[in-house]
Amino acid sequence: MPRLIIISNRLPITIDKKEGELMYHPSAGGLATGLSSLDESIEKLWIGWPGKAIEDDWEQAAIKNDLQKEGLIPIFLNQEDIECFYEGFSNKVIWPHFHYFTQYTTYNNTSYWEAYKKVNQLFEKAVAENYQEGDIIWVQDYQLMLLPAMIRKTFPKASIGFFLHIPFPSYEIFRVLPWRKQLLDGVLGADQIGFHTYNYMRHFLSAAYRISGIEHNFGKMVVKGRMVNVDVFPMGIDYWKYAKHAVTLDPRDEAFKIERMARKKTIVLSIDRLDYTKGIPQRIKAFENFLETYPEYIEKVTLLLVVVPSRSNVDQYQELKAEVDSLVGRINGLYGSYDWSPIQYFYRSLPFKVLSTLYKVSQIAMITPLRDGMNLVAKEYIASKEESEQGVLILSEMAGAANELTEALIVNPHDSDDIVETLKKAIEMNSSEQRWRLKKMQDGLKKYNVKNWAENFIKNLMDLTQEQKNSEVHLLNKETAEDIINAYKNTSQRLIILDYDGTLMGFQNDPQAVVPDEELLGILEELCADSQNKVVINTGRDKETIGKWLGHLPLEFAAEHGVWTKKGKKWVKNPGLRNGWKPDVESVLESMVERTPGSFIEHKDYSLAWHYRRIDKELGAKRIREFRDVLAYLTSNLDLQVLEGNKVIEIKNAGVSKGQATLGWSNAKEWDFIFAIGDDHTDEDTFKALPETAFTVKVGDAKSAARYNIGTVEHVRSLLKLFLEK
Ligand code: GDG
Repeated sequence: MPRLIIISNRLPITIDKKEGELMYHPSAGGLATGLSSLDESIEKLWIGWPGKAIEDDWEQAAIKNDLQKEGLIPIFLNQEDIECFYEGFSNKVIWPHFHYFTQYTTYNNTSYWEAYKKVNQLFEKAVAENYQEGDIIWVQDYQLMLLPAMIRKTFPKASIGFFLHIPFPSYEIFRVLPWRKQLLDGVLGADQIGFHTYNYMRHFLSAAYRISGIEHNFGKMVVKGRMVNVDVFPMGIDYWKYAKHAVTLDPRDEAFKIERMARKKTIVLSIDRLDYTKGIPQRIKAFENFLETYPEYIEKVTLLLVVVPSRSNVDQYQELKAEVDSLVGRINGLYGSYDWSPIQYFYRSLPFKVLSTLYKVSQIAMITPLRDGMNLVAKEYIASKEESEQGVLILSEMAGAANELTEALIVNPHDSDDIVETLKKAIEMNSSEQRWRLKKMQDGLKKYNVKNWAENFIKNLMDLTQEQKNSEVHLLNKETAEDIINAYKNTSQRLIILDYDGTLMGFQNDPQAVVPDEELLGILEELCADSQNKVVINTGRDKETIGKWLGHLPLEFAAEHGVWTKKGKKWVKNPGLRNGWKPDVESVLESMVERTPGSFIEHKDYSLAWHYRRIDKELGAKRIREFRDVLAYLTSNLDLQVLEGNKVIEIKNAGVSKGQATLGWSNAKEWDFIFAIGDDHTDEDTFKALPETAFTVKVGDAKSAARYNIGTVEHVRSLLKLFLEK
């Protein structure tokens, strides 16, 4: 059974020291609950910071020893790490930036960045000390974005997952960060990358494409020859922990008093960590606006404002605290009476019993973050209404949870009037409407609870690891490459068919920049020098260009996807080609160019190609969709075919292809060795035209009719060089 190594900034415990004695308290956050409910047979290790700066060696050793028994591995951070890594890069750079608070992002502190790298490396070291082959590694959240790639470097075959608990911002925001590439590459070290919502996933994929040029197919991408899956895993809660029946309250309990108050007033609950992302001042002001607009609710509705202290060493949090204090003071002074305060304000963390009672007794919960990865409080509130079947949730559309809790009353947290009207609607909502809305949301939360969330993520990661293994079978490895080389060495009638762009030369933005380099010319020259080889370049390029570049070598050619062939001195045209269709198609393509700056038409003798390699991929795809219908109409009348290549579509006579050209060589005589290699859709025709015994190789990891896949142009050249080794 594989072990699961969880890595998060914080361990699920806090350490206390009383009279010199170390005390450990479990802190049961959502993650800890989800993981503890996982299959018991999976052994778990958890690596993280215990939450206190402990610099004494003896004390560190004692803690390490105590925690080891629980499967916890502490990472010790010193005061400087805490200031620069945790409060600095994590909470003054990534946190504000990813929540769209760019005005709070610190861009110019290199010691923050250095500390972030250093601490991620500390975590990597702990992984390296504990990792065993077959373990599953699951890295959590924004404090450890460099870690997946660091682990990958040490353990290239490890199965690594990464989950981001906060939003991933749109590319336009993400690109502003000076460390965008490093953070992106760090995360791309993982095999599976998870987000709470499809929007965050979409933003990440767009950043990966625009910053690192990595394309995806329904979230699957290939990173340095490794299959990576990007997907959505919305985090759930421990439903029944909140849904179970009410606890008995002692009259001395704070919760008891709140419960009594709720019998007389409508309670509107607000709970968050003190954080500028949570929209606390905006919410308080909207409540004031409500009292002003609907004074009939004065003394009838109370805002119960729970603010949990958080990150109090960061400036903005101190300023926010002062702002909240002053707003509450002002509104209570303005509207309060001797026996009623419009806002009951608690600035502290509440014990679970009190929290759970608040959820149960509040008629309304108003959760209006300006940005929030998910927001579990909203889900916990809904679960707590299992028994009473009464309660209304007002939820910000900017919280990830709004994607699932669609029966909540959804508001724009910046729109005070929207909140006021929604609050009125919530107060006046009848019981049956409350019941059906709650029921719908509860059904969803029961099904997709935190246990399913963790199980799903891990199961998907394990399936992916298996898929990677299966696809490796086709990847040309040492043994299969040796088979091909041995076959080459033991034969004397050899046909070698080579595609050009993307196979022998890397793919370039400028098509004219793909002139063959010295190394390639050397390889081709040597291959041709062996009289037992027939070497064919089978390309989509026009005959003039390919002739100019390689015509001086004793190669044979098929150009323009089989329109022209050259076996001796002269180019020969494929019989039966016509050109009468060109003006019609050309006018369609011209209008595409007009509307899509950066794209261009390539005029070939018997075909037309529309290239969009310089424009945005999505825009190119949209244009192709728009024009496919028109082209389909034209091509069906004129017996043409449309070939989709890599960022190019080509229109030409039907029945002319690289495959057809290939047959011209493969049928010409009895070869005892046939080898063909290519990288795009049009090369599939070549692979399909050849007998099963041929060695066919596809460049890249896409599915193919070829027998093998090979990584990159560099790998292709290395393989060809091995042919030539004596
Ligand atoms: C981050 C993302 C994402 C709150 N007050 C008390 C208390 N809590 C508990 C709640 C809840 C948790 O803290 C808060 O979770 P949230 O999801 O609401 O918010 P963040 O702390 O910002 O969490 C967020 C989350 O990660 C998970 O991926 O949803 O978007 O920002 O469970 O119950 N618990 C107790 N006393 C309190 O006073 N005992």
